[in-house]
Amino acid sequence: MSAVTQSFQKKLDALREQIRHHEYRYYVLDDPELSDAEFDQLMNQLKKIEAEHPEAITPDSPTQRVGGKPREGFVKAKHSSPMFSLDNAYSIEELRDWERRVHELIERDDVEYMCELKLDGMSLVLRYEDGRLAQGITRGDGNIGEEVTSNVRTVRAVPLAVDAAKRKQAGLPADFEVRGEMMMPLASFRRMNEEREAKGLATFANPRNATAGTARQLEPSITAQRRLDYFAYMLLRDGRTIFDRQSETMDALDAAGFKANKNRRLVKSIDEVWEFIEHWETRRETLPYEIDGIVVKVDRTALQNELGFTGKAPRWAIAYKYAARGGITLVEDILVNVGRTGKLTPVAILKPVPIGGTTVSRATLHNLDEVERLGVKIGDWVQVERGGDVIPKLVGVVEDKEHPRGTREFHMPEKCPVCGGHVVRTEGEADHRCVNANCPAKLRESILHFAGRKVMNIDGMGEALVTQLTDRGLVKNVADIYRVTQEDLLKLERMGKKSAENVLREIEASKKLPLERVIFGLGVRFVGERTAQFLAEHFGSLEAVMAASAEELEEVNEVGPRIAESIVEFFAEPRNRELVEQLRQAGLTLAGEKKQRGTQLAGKTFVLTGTLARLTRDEAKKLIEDAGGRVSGSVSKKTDYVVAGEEAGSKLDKAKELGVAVIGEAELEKLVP
Ligand code: 1X8
Repeated sequence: MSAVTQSFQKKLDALREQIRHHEYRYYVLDDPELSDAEFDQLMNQLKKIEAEHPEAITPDSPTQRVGGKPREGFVKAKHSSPMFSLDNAYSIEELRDWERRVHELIERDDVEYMCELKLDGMSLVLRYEDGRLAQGITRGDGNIGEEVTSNVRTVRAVPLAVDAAKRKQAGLPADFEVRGEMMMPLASFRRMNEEREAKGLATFANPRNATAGTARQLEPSITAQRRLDYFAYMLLRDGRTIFDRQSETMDALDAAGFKANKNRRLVKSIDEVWEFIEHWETRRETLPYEIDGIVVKVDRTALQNELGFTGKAPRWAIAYKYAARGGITLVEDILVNVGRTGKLTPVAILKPVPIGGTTVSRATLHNLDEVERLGVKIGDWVQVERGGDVIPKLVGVVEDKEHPRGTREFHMPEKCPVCGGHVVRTEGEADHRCVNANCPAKLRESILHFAGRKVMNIDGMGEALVTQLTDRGLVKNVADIYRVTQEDLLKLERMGKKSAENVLREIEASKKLPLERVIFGLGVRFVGERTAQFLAEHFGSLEAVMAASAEELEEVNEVGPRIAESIVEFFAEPRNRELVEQLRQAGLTLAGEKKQRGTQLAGKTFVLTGTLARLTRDEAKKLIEDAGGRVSGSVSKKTDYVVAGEEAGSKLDKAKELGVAVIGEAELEKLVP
């Protein structure tokens, strides 16, 4: 290596190490030293260097977390030693029974226990080879799991590499295995469900399901958006525990840069275990993630080995499970709520019952399929639980002597309960919808959406005000909001001069909000916050979005045929076009900055096929579009270039057949200097 490249490599290594350090401070220690902007600056610096010197990219570079390619499925992988499950205990007596068995088997009673939080996610194995993350494997059946490495790499709390110095400090060999729990923090979970809800997609019932769904995502860039976290609690070499004590394992994990949960305690008796359990019973509400119990482990590895296993579970550990935050109550009625999209949602009206600090009096039943799955009838007693979602869930019907079954069956109404309009259920869909475009419930919900914090952010325009405005016919569509006068407002209940002025000022201020908010506010089905942003950037004006064909819409980042069709359908409706016109007259921001594009590829059409080595499909698309080119989904005579990666399929054959130029990733990058 020449002196120049040596010094270049040194600089690059130092930059990467610096970024790894700050990722560790942020994602593992939760104690950042840099602002987000400062961190981004470092990352951009590295990305720039790597773009100029692609040969210098290594798989453990911090830029390589989302380098993964979409997958067809997952490959199976055998575990180095079985992944065990834990026996459960539900009371202090059961814990004492367990302790007695431990004492008897090892013939001593001076046992130390490690108490750790039982995280509600999914078990995940990380295999490191020569200090680098080589594989991430799900639990599977305990013997054979699935390899989800490219998804695991997107989890920032998982180090892509543990360098020799850190390994030495922690006492780790070059090849080792970490076991732990991957989970979704509550904030990510709530945000994801909100976004899904806004897009009309099914929401996840709890963070655990969301984690499992995300880990098995075939598209790593989606996993990356969903912010998972990982806590480590085991360290193995050749399937065997490395350290003499569990407490040492946890310290070694900390030293090696993994996230070992710091809410742990080494204790000398079951009484102290119980103290720990009680301590976390109340405090678990304050954690940013869900736990469902406490894991108690015999601390010394030698004693663990002596105790061994019963079938699947170790004798040296036990999981104390907290009671679910739930209760039993009566279903007094099942009503139907009509949402912004006209969706009819059955809602169970419950005899009020206190659960986890609040009183629960209703629970969503989602749709008719769910009502049928649960088999719930009016008059039934049901088990209600509050998960991480805050919204209570009806988990099942209770039936015993004290709780006889109800008799009144629920039927989905054939007419909308609000407007009497037709209710339809589209073939293959779970939802029933009111098809009356003028349904007041749709109107009310669509106004609430439009005025909401994430949309036009009109403070003061909540349920009470919107209900009055729509009931009195003062607001018949979102544009009417901008025609409301002080006189109108003063006629309403609980509305003084001061509040009226405030609301009007808020309405006025909302006109200045950017184009993407207006697009999101229109309530086009499947167009969430993020899609609205992409549409605004791509088209630069609402007019251009309205004029776009489905094909042109599909050129936008993350817009597929289903979303494109929904947008076209929305703007084909004359009433919706008229609405946009009214918003324009009201003075809303209907144009924005079209993202500045280059002209190098102006007029050129590209088709992407196969898996590119460095760029994801979205990145390649962005590269082409930012340079003024367009990306199409199918090859025709009009195609200028087909960019082919590995395992390119029929599109490549088609290109050859039509004589279209086929280029690789490197050539694409040369076209856009
Ligand atoms: C499962 C879990 C364990 C721990 C935390 N959360 C879990 N979900 C821990 O040991 N700290 S251990 C475990 C298992 O062995 N099945």
